[in-house]
Formats: sequence, structure tokens, C-alpha cells
Amino acid sequence: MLIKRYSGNPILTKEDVPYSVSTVHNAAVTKYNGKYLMIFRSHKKNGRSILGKAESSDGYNFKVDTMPFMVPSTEGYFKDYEEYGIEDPRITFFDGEYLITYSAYSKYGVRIGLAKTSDFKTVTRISMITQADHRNVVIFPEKFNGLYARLDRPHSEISPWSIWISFSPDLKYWGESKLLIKPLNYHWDEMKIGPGAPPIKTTRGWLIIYHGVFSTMSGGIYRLGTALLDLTDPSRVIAVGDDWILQPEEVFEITGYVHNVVFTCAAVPEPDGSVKIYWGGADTVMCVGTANIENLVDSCLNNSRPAI
Ligand code: BMA
Repeated sequence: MLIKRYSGNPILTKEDVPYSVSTVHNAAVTKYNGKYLMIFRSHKKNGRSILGKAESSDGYNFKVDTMPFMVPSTEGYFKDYEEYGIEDPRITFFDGEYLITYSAYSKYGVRIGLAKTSDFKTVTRISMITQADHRNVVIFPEKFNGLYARLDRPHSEISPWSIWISFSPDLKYWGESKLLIKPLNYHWDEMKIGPGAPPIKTTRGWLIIYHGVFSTMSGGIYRLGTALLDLTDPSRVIAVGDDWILQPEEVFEITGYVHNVVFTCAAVPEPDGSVKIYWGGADTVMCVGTANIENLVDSCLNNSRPAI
């Protein structure tokens, strides 16, 4: 088994939140000031989402702030595009700042917002960095040829829910987009795929943990898989693992707000070569597990499926 589930899962539930929410899931996690900092998504009881903050000294036991960290904007440009809620944050540490991407829902569709913070007390919105029908943007922690890079997931009828890469000189304006990985027919990820955790640098390439969905008669099943991108040119796919690395198995992954979901927005590499992978269980609770990074890379390289 590549991922060892933490025996104390779920690590965070709505009972741990001091304000009224009905779920705690799809969280970003990063290290900040020697601690683990988590920004998690919660459904409010009107069905729309907000982001909360929790802190931990060991990555397993989290304490939630008394107030939400980010709620839909009530002013200016952002207000129109966040009206239906903000979801699924991802954090990348870059040049002393934490870049936070999140899905912004409104009557205009789903777009990706970019915000930043350096202290997790105040947060500044920078820009909406996609048009509608994009989700799951993860920013690389390094530049390539002077450009920021991100993985994203536009959706269209001809090329549904696939993983692309885009580049930017300033984090606001993105281009040079290229399709990297498509869902594969009659495969665990055949319906849709999307970037999960921000890319992890390894000696053999950028390790990508992504989600894939298989449609069944009782709804979709969300699982996690791996891919490896070239270290100096991440628009080159080295491999996409054939097998999933995690699927819903615990009761709190199988049933909940949305049944049969494991969905990741965060993986925190540790100095000992392990990685803590965080995932939302059934869109209801937060879970964590550990894996060895080299083992994930080996499994991706040794048993691959075509990228496109
Ligand atoms: C996706 C997103 C995720 C969610 C998943 C399963 O489309 O909405 O936030 O975890 O569906 O419901």
C-alpha cells in the first residue's frame, strides 16, 4: 500500500469548528513558522462554501480559529464572481509569500481566484486568473525561464476536464497553455481529472498528485493518482501512473455530503523523504495519510498509462 492512512482519521470535522458549518474538507496545508497551517473549505448551511483556518504542531492535531479565514467578497470586482461561494484552496510558498488559489463560484460559472498572505492574518486578493469553467489551479513553487507556471483544468465539450499547464510573467496574465494529461477511456479516471496538490519537486521530476473520476450507476467515484513532469520543462510529461494510489475505503470516505470521494488539495513533503497527503473524505471531513515520495515516483514510472 503506497499511502498509509493515519489511524486517527478523520483529523478534522464540523464538530471542531467553533462557528456553524456542515462540512470540513478539501483543505490546503503548508508549513508556516514551524507549524502546519491548514485552510479548509466548509459548506455553510445555505450550501455555499467559505474557507476556515486551523493550526497544528504535528500535522495531525489541528485547532480551528474562532472566525472564518476567507468568505466571499462583498465588494468590487470580486463580489460578482464569488457570490455562490469560495472553494478548494491550494497554497504555494513563493519568495516569502503564500499564494492561495481558490475556486470562485457565481452565476457566471466557476473561475479561479488568486490571493496572497505572508502572515495568515490578513489576505489580499490579487486577481481572477481564469475565465469560467476552470478549476483546480496549482502553482509551481519555482519559475521556469523566468515565468511562473501552473497546472489548471479547463473544461470543454471537445476536451473535457483535462490537465493543462500555463505560464505567466506576473501571476496575473497567463498563457502559453498546453494540454498535458487527458482522462483515459475505461480507466479509473475516465470521466474527469484535475490537479490535486501543488507539484512536489523530486530528483526525478515534479510529482503530481491528481484526482480522477469514474462514473458508475451509483454516481462518480473520486480517486487519487500520480504523474511525473520534467524538472526543467514541466510541460513535458514523463509518466502518468496507471493505478490509483487512494480510493474511498473508510466509512467517512464512502458516505457523506457527496458519497465516494477522496479529494486532495495538499501534500506536505517532510525532510525524511515522506509526504503527508491531506484529503477530504466524502466532502465532509479531513483526512491525512503518509507515503514515501520515492515509492510514489517508482510506482508512477514502473506502471504508466498514456498521458493523452
Ligand atoms: C468537484 C468539486 C470538489 C468536490 C468534488 C466531489 O467537482 O466540487 O470540490 O470535492 O466535486 O464532490
